[in-house]
Amino acid sequence: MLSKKMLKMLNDQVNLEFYSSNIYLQMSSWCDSKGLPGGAKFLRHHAEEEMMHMSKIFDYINDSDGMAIVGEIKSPKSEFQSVKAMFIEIYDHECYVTKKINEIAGVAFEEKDFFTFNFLQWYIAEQHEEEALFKGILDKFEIIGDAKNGLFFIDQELSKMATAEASAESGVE
Ligand code: OFO
Repeated sequence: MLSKKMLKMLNDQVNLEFYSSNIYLQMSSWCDSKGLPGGAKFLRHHAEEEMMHMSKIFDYINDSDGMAIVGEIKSPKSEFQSVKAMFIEIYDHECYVTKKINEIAGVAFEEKDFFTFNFLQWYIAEQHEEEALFKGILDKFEIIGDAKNGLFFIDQELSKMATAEASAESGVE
């Protein structure tokens, strides 16, 4: 049974994961409009991952005798100064998501709600991966630069990364 406080925090996280998905979906559209198919594919895939993150919490709430609530979700931003600036925003957003997950895990621990604490371990590991993933992309911008040629190369890399992630998820090498 979830405490009132925990139910609220988990429902807020459902909302945040939905919002994250919309952020990446919108960014994928922006990439498409700028002639960056690799970035569009990578971010579209990431938007789907965020929906999976949302669904797992949604189901966990309902399986824990709570009721998942779909709240109001604000529109994501649709214009960016540059691809690099967009990826800096993504990295900052993921650090914010990590902070929220850590806060929920902290409350679960304080409340001795070890079902939820255990459930959140997957998100803690996932956030570690996501921060590393986006930090790695920012490192590429530092090395390659985001002038035209560099951008072309980074776009190709993003396309390969999206294909590799999709293959890993489907168990295909
Ligand atoms: Fe990108 O993060 Fe969800 O949890």
